[in-house]
Amino acid sequence: MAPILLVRRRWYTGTDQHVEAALPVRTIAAEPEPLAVDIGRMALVIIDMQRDFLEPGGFGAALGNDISRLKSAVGPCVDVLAAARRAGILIIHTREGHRADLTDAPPIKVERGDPAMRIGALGPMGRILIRGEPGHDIIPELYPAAGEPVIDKPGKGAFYQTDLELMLKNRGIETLLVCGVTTEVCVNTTVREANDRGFRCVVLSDCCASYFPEFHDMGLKMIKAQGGIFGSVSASAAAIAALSAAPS
Ligand code: TIU
Repeated sequence: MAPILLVRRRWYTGTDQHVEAALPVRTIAAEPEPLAVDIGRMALVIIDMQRDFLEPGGFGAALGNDISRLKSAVGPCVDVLAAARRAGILIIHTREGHRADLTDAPPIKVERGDPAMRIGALGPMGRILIRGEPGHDIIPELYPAAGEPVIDKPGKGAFYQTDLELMLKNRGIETLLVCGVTTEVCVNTTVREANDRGFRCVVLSDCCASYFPEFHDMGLKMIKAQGGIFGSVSASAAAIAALSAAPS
């Protein structure tokens, strides 16, 4: 078991004073450089691991994509989710989707692709990307446990028109471990939104996937370039090691 590193942390109270406290910090092997994180202020965010993106007959397939390319992320996500549950950190799941009447779906989004397979059309898993339909739900392997918040988002970014930021701030979260699909679309958009809001993101490379392997690679490179302009990138094993060493 790795030693618990105690550091002196300072934060601004808003009253011209600073408060210091000793916090447990773990180092995650990440790029562009190893990251010291306070496990107690870290949350796991799993983006859009929905049947509509990963299973036949859903939105991903309707867009003409090879859905089998997303399967590689499932096993690593299962392992990280288990480690996060053991460590007792906040776990948040997101789902992309819309109201049944599509009032929250911009026409430019709905009007893409074959009309028979657009958002709202009836597919083998119910209406495509519509809340409450079987295809909209999270895959069984990663199904949320009781008490784990699920954010229903109408956009690519998990912060857009949701209460995610409020939830994270209320829990004092500083760092997000980010998993999910697809790397260059909803994962990247969410990481960029998080970065502008002051949250540090560690994207777990093997827990993300894309229908386009080259976009997965470039999506991760864009995050960690320029000294980590949007965040850090790590393998899931490094995050699991940090979570497993967390004090219970
Ligand atoms: N099509 C695609 O790559 N992604 C999406 O439409 N949504 C998410 O990434 N979740």
